[in-house]
Amino acid sequence: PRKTDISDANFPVDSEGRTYHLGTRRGEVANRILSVGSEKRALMLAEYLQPPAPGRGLFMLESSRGFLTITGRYLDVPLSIIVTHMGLANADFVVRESRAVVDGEMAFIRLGTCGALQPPARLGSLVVADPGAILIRRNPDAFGPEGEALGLPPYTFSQPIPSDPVLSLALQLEAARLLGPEGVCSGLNATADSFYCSQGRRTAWFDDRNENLLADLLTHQPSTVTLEMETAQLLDLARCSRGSIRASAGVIVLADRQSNDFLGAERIEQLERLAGQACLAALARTQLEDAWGAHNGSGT
Ligand code: R1P
Repeated sequence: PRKTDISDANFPVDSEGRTYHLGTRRGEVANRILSVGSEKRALMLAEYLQPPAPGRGLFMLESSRGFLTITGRYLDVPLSIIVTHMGLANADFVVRESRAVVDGEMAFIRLGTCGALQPPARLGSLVVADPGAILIRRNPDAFGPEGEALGLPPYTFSQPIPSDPVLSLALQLEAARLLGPEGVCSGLNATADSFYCSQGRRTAWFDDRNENLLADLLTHQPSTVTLEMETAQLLDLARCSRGSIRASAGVIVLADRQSNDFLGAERIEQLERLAGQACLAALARTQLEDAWGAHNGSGT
């Protein structure tokens, strides 16, 4: 384990210039990044990468916090796969800490899994977050002493946050090539701040007041097709990146929230491989402005 001192409480880096949670430094991360939820998915997709330089292996670094970064090339273009784990905060770490150690314009694609709310999303399809994603948040004030009296809503829904149209289209075209046109569709995603309460899952252990959440969501945004936990954070950061980040996401439907069907493990892996190659190809083939210049928003 590394034991180097951390400096800069505003944006912590160690004496080697490594970020605090991902542990990577300049030169180790490419400006094209595939963000995935699990180490298993990352290692599986790393099988499709070539080494960053002839005669070398893939660059691999797992931080003390479990963020694995793998850097190599795809279609001869430098590219990193990063294990993002789950949820808004982890997506935030991956985007902000990678941005801090990379020069030039960046592109992020998230490949994840999701629940489907309605067609065209269906079990086994890849749904590209185009036009984008909304954010569903639990509102703790609604559960406090005055919450009910004030009539505060237990969950809030943001307006749609756009994905990058160029990257989204590239992903749809590559996915149609690999999965067949019927295997891919696009639609508005909803990102929730919990797997359970803010996705309308019910349990007797907690007072979640989410019986009407999915119906309310569809009233708020009738075109919402998928539910997961990271995309809106990625799109929000890209939108606020002062033009330095393009982002999109594709999510494999593994649960149907209407019928309660769940996809089999073998089929999930097949789809992860095909959709993963589509993401890698979309990233590699998307033109980026590599001479964008040093990012000036962080402490590095
Ligand atoms: C929950 O089981 C996790 O699965 C989905 C959700 O967004 C959440 O991260 O995506 P991943 O398969 O990418 O992790």
